Amino acid sequence: MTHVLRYHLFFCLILASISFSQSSTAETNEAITPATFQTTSPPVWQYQLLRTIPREKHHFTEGLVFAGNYLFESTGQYGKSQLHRYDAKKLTLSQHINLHADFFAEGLTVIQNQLYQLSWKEGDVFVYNLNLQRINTLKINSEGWGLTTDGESLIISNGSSTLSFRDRNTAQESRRITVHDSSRKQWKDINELEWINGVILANVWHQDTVLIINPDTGYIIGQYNFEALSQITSKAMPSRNGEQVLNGMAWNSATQTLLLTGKDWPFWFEVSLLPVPSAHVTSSLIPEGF
Ligand SMILES: [Ca+2]
Repeated sequence: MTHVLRYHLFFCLILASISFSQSSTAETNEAITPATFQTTSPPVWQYQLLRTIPREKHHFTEGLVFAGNYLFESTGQYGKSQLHRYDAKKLTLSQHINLHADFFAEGLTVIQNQLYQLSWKEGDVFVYNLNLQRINTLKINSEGWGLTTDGESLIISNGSSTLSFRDRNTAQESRRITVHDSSRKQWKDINELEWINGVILANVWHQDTVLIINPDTGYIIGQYNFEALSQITSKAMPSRNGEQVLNGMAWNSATQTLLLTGKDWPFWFEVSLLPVPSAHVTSSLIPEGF
């Protein structure tokens, strides 16, 4: 299957899923409460591992995003936090800057050639040009974990089940959604984020799970299970500890593939995301020809 066809298939099926979730979860949007009955786990979507690429240097990855010919990475920990720029094709490091030791860097995104880098508990959002020169600092009154964008707003996770949409110039919140499944269970520990073709991918902290979220309602359409990537990593890291988890997702629109890594992981993983209709996506919701 060509990349183009695969992309169209993926996109159309996601739209079908969103259409279904919007019509079927109207009642859950009004009053989302913690689950009081058995949880229905979101359907698992499939992926294909295309490449495993050794990393030039291992980092405590917190945020990852492609922009133009570059891949950018935000790395965390106090006294070690940095912002890195790589060649997007070769994945070779070309530039980096160090943050002040008082800041623990977190999620990263780009809007109109400006990079936005979160800090964890400090409440500062640093804004840079693509040459890593800082041009502004915004303030949020919240912890910052994961960060992505729909092309307009900053979309921020803070370790809870809430995603906050904020103005990219002022960081003022415009709306929020609560990440929830079909049993009304709220999913917390939402961390690294990535916007792909109208949906939000969200890594659950300390898990190999990446949720597919409707950005209008917070409804979990499905999930990817990247346990196999974690197992490959563990074999190469015999002393891997419990904090060296999957973290860092960047969508490469040129190749229509997702690049993944983790905290101190020695590999990049390039995968294609395959649309697998789940039981709740009926055939009538799948467009003609697909
Ligand atoms: Ca990302």
